[in-house]
Amino acid sequence: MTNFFDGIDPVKFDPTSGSDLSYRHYNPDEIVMGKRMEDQLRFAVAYWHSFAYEGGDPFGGRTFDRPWFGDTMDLAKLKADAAFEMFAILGQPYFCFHDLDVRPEGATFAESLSNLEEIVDYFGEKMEATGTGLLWGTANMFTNRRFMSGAATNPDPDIFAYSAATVKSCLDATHKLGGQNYVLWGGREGYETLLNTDLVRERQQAGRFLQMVVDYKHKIGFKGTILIEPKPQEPSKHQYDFDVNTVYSFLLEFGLEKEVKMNIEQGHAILAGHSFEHELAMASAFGILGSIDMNRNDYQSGWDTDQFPNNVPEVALAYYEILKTGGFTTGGTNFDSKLRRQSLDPEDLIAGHVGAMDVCARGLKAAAAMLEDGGLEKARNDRYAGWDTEAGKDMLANGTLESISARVLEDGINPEPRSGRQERLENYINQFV
Ligand code: XLS
Ligand code: NI
Ligand code: NI
Repeated sequence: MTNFFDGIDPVKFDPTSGSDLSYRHYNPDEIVMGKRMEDQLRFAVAYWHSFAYEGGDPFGGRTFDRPWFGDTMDLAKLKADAAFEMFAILGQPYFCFHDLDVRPEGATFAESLSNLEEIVDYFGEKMEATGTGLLWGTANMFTNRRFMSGAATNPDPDIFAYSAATVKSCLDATHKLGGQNYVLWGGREGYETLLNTDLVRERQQAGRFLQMVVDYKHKIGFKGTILIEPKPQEPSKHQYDFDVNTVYSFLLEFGLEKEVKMNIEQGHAILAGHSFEHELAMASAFGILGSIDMNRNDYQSGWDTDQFPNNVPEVALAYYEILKTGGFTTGGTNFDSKLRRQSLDPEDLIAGHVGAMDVCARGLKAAAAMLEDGGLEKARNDRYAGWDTEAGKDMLANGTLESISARVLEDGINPEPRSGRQERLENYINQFV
């Protein structure tokens, strides 16, 4: 037991409470589209933002004062104690972590590995005692200076080797803890300048690396999903996993499109010049929608600010895409969200998650209501109805430019444009959000 969250009670669903430390919309047992809300949303706490982030920004260092900051195994365990206390206060069913979030870095790879294994056992006991699950594990291959020029895409084969050993250790840890997914986010798999970069080699290295990860997953019998998290830039000037569409073509090239899915983050979609729902719809179209990192970007600064979500209409459109595919299977809603650096108190950490979970619950309920009403799908089907006629189908299946041209002349085809009805659809959405 730590005393970090002393005086903060478990957060309950109580719409009448005046407190910002109770849920007004997130009711885990409420049924939404045939499933408990908790099982639809599958919330997870991001260990790094809540317990490892010190409040720094590019112009200033630590603002938070946490009793577990430091580099010893004892402090790593104290951090784990506080983390599991917070999962229990929030009633969050899952968490996610990188190796670097949870264990001190050793002087050698072997020492780092044994630190990780010790913490994994510690987590294992706590997970068993509390029923908390692991949504996904991952390797941090972007903070340490060894990774400054990339991990799998590094010009130095020894870094590739170090990265392979690192991912093996994190996949082993995730497997041992019953993780539902394993994530690869390649923050430094990209370049700072093309002047020193061999794009062709780096793409080959990345492809081969991912094939090894997939092979190893099958070898150890890991049943979870391997997920890639796209992002266009930051910290690299250009990141290879730019967006969903880019990653899909990479998966096709390396024969991995049936093996790997996407972990899509709101802020990364915005950095790529897309909306969140665009990235989700794209992944769903390719059959590779896996999981989401829920947060929000600052729309002015152009940084990946990882704020807690607070925009219900936007979140509703995101869950609409997810529910339309039938909802999450191994995936879930990971709060890749952190406090602002002036939010110093333990209560801020709880309130950030409570508000975000309520926003997601509202978004989910609105999305379910829209799907059940069917208005959007009906409007979309009407818009494309011509393609379901015999003539429409035949043209796509058997048409040539000559045969089509002949038909245009014979039938005197002279199309009248029809309204796209965007404003009416926007008004429709506003009835639900
Ligand atoms: C950073 C990413 C990172 C991944 C996990 O921008 O969002 O937090 O989710 O490595
Ligand atoms: Ni991010
Ligand atoms: Ni993320």
